[in-house]
Amino acid sequence: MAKKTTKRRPPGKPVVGIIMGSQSDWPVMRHTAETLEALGIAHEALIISAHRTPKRLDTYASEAQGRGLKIIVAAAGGAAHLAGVTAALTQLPVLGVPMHSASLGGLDSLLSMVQMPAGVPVGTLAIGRAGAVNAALFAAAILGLSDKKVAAALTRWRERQTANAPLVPSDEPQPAR
Ligand code: RP5
Repeated sequence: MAKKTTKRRPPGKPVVGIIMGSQSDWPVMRHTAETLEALGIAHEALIISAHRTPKRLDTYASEAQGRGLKIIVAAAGGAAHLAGVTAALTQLPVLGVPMHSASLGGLDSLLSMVQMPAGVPVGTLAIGRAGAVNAALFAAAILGLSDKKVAAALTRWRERQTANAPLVPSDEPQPAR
């Protein structure tokens, strides 16, 4: 099932699966992949849609745990049912990242992920890039409970973030965060 989608993936069997409804989600979701890479967490990234490729989703979610995945990050926009359907098909933790949408700015994506009825949880993060980065960090926090290397990588990541936070504001233009 796993296809090569990023060039610098950490070696090993993927433990985090990143799925997204469309190629158009990748410019945002690559931030999940890049953050996992920075933490040395093996992962895979695939395009799987609940409505365009329902059979692909059924197979992926049903086989995920058996293949060794520990967490699934699901990103979708609009009526973002991908994360909820995935969570219904597996007992693995599913983290949802709502995508920005043209009509409603991603509020539709956010509400359709976060408002899961009691019984099938989706851990929903922020809309867009912040959610994509935080999905990777959240996955690391979960994995770090039973993996000392991941916990140490997350500690180093946070220490770097703290070290890079300036005390005095600069007048120079800053890169987008
Ligand atoms: C969702 O519809 C995808 O996750 C994407 O965010 C949105 C728009 O998809 P495209 O029309 O750009 O393929 O399924």
